[in-house]
Amino acid sequence: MNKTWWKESVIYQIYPRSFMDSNADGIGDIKGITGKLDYLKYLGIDVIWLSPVYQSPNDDNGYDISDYQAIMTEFGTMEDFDEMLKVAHARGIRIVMDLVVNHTSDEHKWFMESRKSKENKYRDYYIWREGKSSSTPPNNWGACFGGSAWEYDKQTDMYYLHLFSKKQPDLNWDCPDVRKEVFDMMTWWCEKGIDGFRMDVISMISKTKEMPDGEVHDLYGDFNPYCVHGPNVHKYLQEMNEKVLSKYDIMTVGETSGVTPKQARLYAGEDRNELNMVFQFEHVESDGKYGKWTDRKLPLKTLKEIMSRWQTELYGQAWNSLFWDNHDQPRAVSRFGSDHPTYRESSAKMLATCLHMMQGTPYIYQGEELGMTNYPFQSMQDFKDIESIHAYEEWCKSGRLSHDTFWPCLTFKSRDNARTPMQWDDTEHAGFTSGTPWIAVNPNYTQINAKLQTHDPDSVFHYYKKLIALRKQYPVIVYGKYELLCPESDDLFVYTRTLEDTKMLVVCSFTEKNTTFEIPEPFTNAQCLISNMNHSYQNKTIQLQPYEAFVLFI
Ligand code: TEU
Ligand code: CA
Repeated sequence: MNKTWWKESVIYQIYPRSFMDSNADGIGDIKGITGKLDYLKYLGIDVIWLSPVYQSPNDDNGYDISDYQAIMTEFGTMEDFDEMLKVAHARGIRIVMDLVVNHTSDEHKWFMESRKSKENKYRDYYIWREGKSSSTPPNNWGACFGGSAWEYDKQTDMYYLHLFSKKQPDLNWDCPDVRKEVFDMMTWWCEKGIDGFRMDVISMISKTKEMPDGEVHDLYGDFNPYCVHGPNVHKYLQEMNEKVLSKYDIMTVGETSGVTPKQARLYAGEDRNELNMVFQFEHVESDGKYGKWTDRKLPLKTLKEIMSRWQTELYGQAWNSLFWDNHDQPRAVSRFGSDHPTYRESSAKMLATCLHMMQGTPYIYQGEELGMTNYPFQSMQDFKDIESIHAYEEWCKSGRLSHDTFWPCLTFKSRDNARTPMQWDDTEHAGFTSGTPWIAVNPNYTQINAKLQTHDPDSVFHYYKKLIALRKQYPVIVYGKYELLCPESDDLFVYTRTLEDTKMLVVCSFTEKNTTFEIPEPFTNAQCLISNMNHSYQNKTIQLQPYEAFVLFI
């Protein structure tokens, strides 16, 4: 397997709006990021995945882009961006941009032109269809943020497709001019010296020509078979690779919700000339009760089965992306561990051990390195995210579910859990802003913040720092073969990694109970690389504390 920098890196995701505000307007910005690069260098990460910073009306917080080659006014200027890139590179940190090209904002000039007339030269940049009638959309597909996936446009008496919000019209990738515009824009960013792209819903860019009604699951028909992993998706990605990606020493990761390992090998196979890796979502999309909405935890055995299948089915053929959370997911410690004060720190460290010792490139979402938790939402006024606000309307206001039934599911899974401001210190607003934050800071910031933890060698922060350092020292962590042990256990996630004559045993307790574990041969008397309890692991039988995790190496 060929060695590359992106296989050996740890990637840190920044959601700029909530990371650090430098000008007291309550909104994170690029200068704020630049001021925190030393913190990230100290943590030891190698690459930053920057959520979108391009010009946007912020209907979906930057995932609705109105100018791909301008910086969002609230985030600063292109000079600020150039300075951040220079300072990051000076610290050996690479910057990967978020490429959102399945759709633009409806305020992008291409769409403003396209909607003007059927003859406009930009008409074919988007997906326009006649309705079944002036009040009935072309088909029954539903949008991810609620409602129909079609919006009627009076100007030309037609509907346009938007798989997300109606202010996010889908681009028509079958139009060669669209592909050329996108590839030119990507080249422009690569010439500036950025180090790669995270590609937003890239598996959706090719739609089938025919757009029949989808199977109705709840309110609307499902667009999935017609808009995900479509007929030309690999052709377009191979064209992108040939015209842009192959010309630079960059990394690419595709966001491919619903992907299987077999499909992932097509997007990210070493010999496919498409992408370097993809995000799979099985472990974060298998717990739903009402669509994605749920208040239940994924059973550990299910989690182990999913993660192990991806470890074994990609091994030697494609590369895993490893994550517990991101800007669309609830906080990892609240979802997969325990945010109860007794267990929060140990379970956060356990989760970090479980993920970072697996095969693949690990992603840390801002604040995950502190063990930041879900937010205690009290009312709908606390929510800012279009997806959460629309979900409440669609599931509750519609009368389909009672507030008491839906509320625990909304508060557990809302994307806003991940979007509360980064907790830097115990001053007002957690040191995120000296203004009024655009979204409330989690009140637990006085106990959970970077200042406390960078000064505490036993903190979650320092535990992540140690894990990142181990990755640099032990090639088995990056390139070793994975094998699950104790598949039947409901409490323990145990696996080994093997590379030539070196072996590693990873033991993670996912329970609040005390448990016992028999150290298997050949790990008796092995060296302990890291543990969140600093116990001795020399005996054969180990009494594990709640959420105890350790790694043995021979
Ligand atoms: O997310 C794609 C996506 O599928 C989301 O609907 C996500 O899975 C869901 O919100 C989980 O609850 C990408 C971006 O990551 C997301 O922030 C954007 O809202 C979306 O695309 C549209 O650009
Ligand atoms: Ca600001």
